[in-house]
Order: sequence, then C-alpha cells, then structure tokens
Amino acid sequence: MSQSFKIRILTLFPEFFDSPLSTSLTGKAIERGHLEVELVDIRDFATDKHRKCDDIPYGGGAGMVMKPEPLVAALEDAREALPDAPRILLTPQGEPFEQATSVSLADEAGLILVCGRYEGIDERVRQNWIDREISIGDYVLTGGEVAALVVVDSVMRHLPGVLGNQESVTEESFSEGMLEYPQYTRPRSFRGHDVPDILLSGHHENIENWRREKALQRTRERRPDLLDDE
Ligand code: 6GU
Repeated sequence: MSQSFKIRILTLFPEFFDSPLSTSLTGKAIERGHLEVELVDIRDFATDKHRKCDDIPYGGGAGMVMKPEPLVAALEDAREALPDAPRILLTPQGEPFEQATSVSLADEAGLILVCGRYEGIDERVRQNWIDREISIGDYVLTGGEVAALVVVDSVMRHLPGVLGNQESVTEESFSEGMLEYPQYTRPRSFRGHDVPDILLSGHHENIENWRREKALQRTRERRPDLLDDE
C-alpha cells in the first residue's frame, strides 16, 4: 500500500479536531493508514510561565495578535518532521480554496496547516515562515480550525485507497464541475410524492441522460458561474 499522507496541524485548540477526525470517512482513512494527522499545540512551544501565545498589536487597535516566538518554534519543529511539506496558513486573506486546490494539495509531500486565531498572526511570520495562504470562503470564522478541517476532509478524498471504486467513479463522472442530480430512495411514494418513473424503468441509458439533464438544469439555475469557463 502507498505510504500514509501526513498532515501536521498547528493550533491553539487541538481538542477541536478530536471528533471530526475520528468520524466517518476521515476516521476510516486514518484507521486504515492512508492518512496521518498530527495535532500540535502551539502553546507547547511557549517558553514563559504563562505560555503566552498572543499579544497586543503595535500601533494599537482591538484584538490580539499571535506572537512570533511560539509559532515559529512550532513551524521549525514541523519543518524538521515534514521538510518538503508546504506550510499553509488558513486565513480569510488567502487564495480561495477550490476542488482544483484540493486535488493539487493531495499531491504534495504532506501538509503543514497553521490555524490562525484572534486578529491574525505577526506579519513577519507570514512573510518568512509561510509558503501559502488559503481561505475557504468570504465569511468570517473565529479561527482557522474549521478551515483546516475542510482542507483535511477534501484532500483526504483524493488520497489513493480512500474512496471505494464506486465513489471514485462518481467523482469523475459527468457531474464533475456541476451540481449533483436529485437522488431518491425508498419508499416509491412518500406522503403523496412519487419518485420519477424513469428511475424505476431499469433503462440505464435513459436514467443517465435524465441525470445529466437534471444536473445541468440545476447548475444553470443555481450556479451559472460553474458553467462559465466550459
Ligand atoms: Cl481560513 N480563517 C478564518 N479565520 N476565517 C475564514 C477563513 C479562514 N476562510 C474563510 N473565513
């Protein structure tokens, strides 16, 4: 089997990741050795007795800034463990995270994910110890932890062996780059609402055409931007 893909996450809240990383497909990927996630508490690299990791901003203003010393010590330690992995800061100022980003990250020699908190990290750390910055969308989160989980979940799906055959085929099907077609399961009639007859017809070609049409229609209605560059 291929070697396990290593992701080291630098955070002030390692416990935040416990349940999401042990559940569902991510949990299985870790259990089966496809993925390894190391959680590192940045606070463990603080040297003062209060283990201080943030400080007030120079120039004044609201909020706190993550101070350089513990964060850089944690980054240096991560570099030693994963010398070829990109150091990625999760921040609303980063490049937009897309499916293509996720596919390319799965090709890296592991990942070092840095979860920023408070009003951000010291600019000197960003400039000299970070390779890349990623945002998961135009909204405000309390910190990079949720974004790091998004990256882990999405990247993990591209690792060899993680998805079953059926799921891999679905990901590569015509619906790639479009919204999904509508799905139904039993019962055939539910509170007066019926499953479309075509799905019960057993005619695979007709079903596939119907699904492609529905996916296209839904994408046109809800996300025309997805069809723009095709
Ligand atoms: Cl990566 N971090 C934070 N704090 N907020 C975000 C984000 C990241 N992406 C969107 N909003």
